[in-house]
Amino acid sequence: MGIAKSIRPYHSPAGGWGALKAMGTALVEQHVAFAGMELLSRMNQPGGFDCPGCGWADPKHTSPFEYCENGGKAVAWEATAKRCTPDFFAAHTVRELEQLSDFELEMEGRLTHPMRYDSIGDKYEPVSWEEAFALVARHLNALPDPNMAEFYTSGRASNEAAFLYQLFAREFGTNNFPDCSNMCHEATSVGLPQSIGVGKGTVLLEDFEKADCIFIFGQNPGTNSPRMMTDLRNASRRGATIMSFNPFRERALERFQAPQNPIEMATLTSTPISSRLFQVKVGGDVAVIKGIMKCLFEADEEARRTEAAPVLDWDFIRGHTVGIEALVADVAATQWSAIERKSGLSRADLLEAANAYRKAERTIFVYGMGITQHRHGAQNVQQLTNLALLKGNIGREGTGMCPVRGHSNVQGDRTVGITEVPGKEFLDRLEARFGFAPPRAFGHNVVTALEAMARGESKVFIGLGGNFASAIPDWEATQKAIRGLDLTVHIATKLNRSHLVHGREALILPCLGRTEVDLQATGPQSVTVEDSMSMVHASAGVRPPASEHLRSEPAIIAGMARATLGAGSKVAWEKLAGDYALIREDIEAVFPIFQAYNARIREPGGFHLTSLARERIWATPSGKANFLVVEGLCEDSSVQADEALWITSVRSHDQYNTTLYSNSDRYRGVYNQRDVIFLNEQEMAKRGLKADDRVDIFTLATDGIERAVRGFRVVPYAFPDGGCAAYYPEMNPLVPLYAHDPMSFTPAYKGVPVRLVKTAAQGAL
Ligand SMILES: Nc1nc2c(c(=O)[nH]1)N[C@H]1C(S)=C(S)[C@@H](COP(=O)(O)OP(=O)(O)OC[C@H]3O[C@@H](n4cnc5c(=O)[nH]c(N)nc54)[C@H](O)[C@@H]3O)O[C@H]1N2
Ligand SMILES: Nc1nc2c(c(=O)[nH]1)N[C@H]1C(S)=C(S)[C@@H](COP(=O)(O)OP(=O)(O)OC[C@H]3O[C@@H](n4cnc5c(=O)[nH]c(N)nc54)[C@H](O)[C@@H]3O)O[C@H]1N2
Ligand SMILES: [Mo]
Repeated sequence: MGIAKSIRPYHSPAGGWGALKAMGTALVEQHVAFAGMELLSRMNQPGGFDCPGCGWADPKHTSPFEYCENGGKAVAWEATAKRCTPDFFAAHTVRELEQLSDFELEMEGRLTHPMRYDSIGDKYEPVSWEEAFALVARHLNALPDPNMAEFYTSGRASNEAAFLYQLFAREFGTNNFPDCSNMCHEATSVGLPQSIGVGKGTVLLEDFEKADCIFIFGQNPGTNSPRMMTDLRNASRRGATIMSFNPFRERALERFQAPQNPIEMATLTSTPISSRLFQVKVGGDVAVIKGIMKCLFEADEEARRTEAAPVLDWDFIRGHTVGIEALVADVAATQWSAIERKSGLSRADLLEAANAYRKAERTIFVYGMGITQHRHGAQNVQQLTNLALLKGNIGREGTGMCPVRGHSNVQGDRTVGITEVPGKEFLDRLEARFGFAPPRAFGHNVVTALEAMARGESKVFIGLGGNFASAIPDWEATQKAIRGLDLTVHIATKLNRSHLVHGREALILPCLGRTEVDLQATGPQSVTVEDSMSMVHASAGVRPPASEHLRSEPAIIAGMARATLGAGSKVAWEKLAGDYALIREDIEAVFPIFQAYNARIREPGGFHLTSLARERIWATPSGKANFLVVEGLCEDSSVQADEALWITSVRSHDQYNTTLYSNSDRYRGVYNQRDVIFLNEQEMAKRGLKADDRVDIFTLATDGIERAVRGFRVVPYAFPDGGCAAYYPEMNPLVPLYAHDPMSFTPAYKGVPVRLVKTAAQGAL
């Protein structure tokens, strides 16, 4: 693979030979080519392990190839032959390590020993597990108030690890659970229950086989959930209509060549995916949805006048919902000119989308970060739900809401108690099961945790996985706040930025990955995870651990808990860490939805956690599904519209969140660089910019603080007016902490107003 930086449009379909080649390259680069292929054959199979990549569901009847290019990369990254040992840490001060890129840090390979930061030498040094646990205990027990500690979770943690973690923090005395989902699908968790009574998707994989229409808003399946491409491809071949709304013409939304299909591979043919791909403006989704609803209401009115069949499902609306009158009034008051301006789409486009929806009998609404990561993320979700409810597209075969979750177990972590706003029933059951009084006051989410750190009120941060310091917004202020903490602890598999942006004292605690055998007192253990479709199934690693010093996540949590809570703890930590079936018994006792947990995880494909909305039981205060109104089109009046460009941040095809597999992004035609900004030629011309110019990007902030990233290469791209895009996490310094959804606290990673200034010294490309 060359290292020359280039921009070259990619003309092939998504998937295909390009995908197989890329996966092979990842395995070879990590020196695990042979073992890697063997490993992949055990992934997502009965008795094997769950892919550590995305949260897309596994089919019940698996083929030997239940993996995708990016799942293959995720496995290669974890199963790498490279090791980041105490010798490596001895050779570099932390200030030196800070000079390495995120890519270089993770390329050092798997962490092998628990390490403790030594401030005198500015180096991480090996520490014994017991000393590490004692240090955690000392800091936690020194806090005058347990709410001065933050317990962060990244969504790869298993149900068993997550349950033990919340148990530890709650017995210690806090509900401070900032969680990666606070930056991800929190808008779903908060927005959806107000609409339909549940905060999760309502579809199962088999619904994709029955839908005749699929709407995809702000999600990039070819990169972030490639196994979904099989379902989209099958739907397309069956003749289902797929309507996509995305500022980018993402290749996989256009056409896909299935690597598992010998004919497409041999003949180099592909399947078109979207019937239409509408390039919506950044932040224009509410305008799109209101436009479609306006067409539907007009058509329904016309049908009434002419006594034709109604367009909307009035039986469902009357029997199952409340609030339609207010919605009709709101949409009627919204002008077409405003809808067209804000969405960037014409009335004819929206009519076409509305007609496709109108004709369809069964529609699924798929969405991702393009919907949730906005200042009105939860309201975006609710408007999309309105659209589904208008035609009774929830709780019926082949229909439903399909938020595509991120991390492979982010949904499960929530289900088993990782939440800063726990319900009374859950806490009562926890108390009854364990006999300690859990704290009742709500705790911190990511945004409020960062605010508390900045005020000096939080002192200890513990991270169960993830790369908190990189994933969060507003780096200058927020990373400074983290550096002010007394102790930072990271349970991790690979070295990352968060280990370098540390508190006065710091620990790196290396853990087993999902591909590895987890041997405890009672023998090898399996863990369980829940996918995007609420299917729970077991996962058991098959490889020997990367180092003999690694411990499992449950064992590390139990170690910290035992040391911190001492003999007075009501929980038998060692026993639980020795036999995960006992943890599952506790989960079942606290969450009755997990009835017969240990027996049911043996079912092939796992078992489904019932979703009430799927049964058309609406767990809302009204007992009905609610049509909800958002005023206007979510305009931000705080900025001058003519100067502002709205920047959105996206994942490249070669990254898993903050983990980079390479610096290229094949489908968008970007090679060996990430400091690029995509915008269209009109927006370039307006600013006197030409291709390959370098620009500094400044946030149009309302708090007077300068936020900038510098020297980004201008890449002309077919992108809607008024917006631009760059990569996550490089954009994070630009996202002010205040720029979050007030309902869900999701940071507005997909919509920050910026201005561009040509970089003074134009460096070489
Ligand atoms: N390989 C791989 N898989 C992953 C991940 C990964 O990084 N790599 N991350 C995992 C995680 S944690 C998550 S949350 C998911 C993320 O998966 P996605 O939700 O697909 O994430 P993104 O790439 O951030 O953005 C999604 C899409 O939103 C579009 N978009 C941006 N702004 C807007 C807007 O205003 N409106 C609309 N309609 N669209 C917009 C972007 O062009 C992009 O195509 O994937 C998970 N799976
Ligand atoms: N600008 C911008 N910012 C964003 C987003 C965006 O779209 N744009 N997306 C947001 C989203 S959706 C999310 S989910 C967050 C992601 O935030 P996080 O979940 O915090 O970040 P990751 O990059 O997924 O974490 C990667 C690290 O996890 C560790 N790890 C990997 N596997 C394991 C394991 O099995 N166990 C343990 N203990 N550790 C492991 C490794 O050390 C690795 O370095 O970022 C958010 N930030
Ligand atoms: Mo995510």
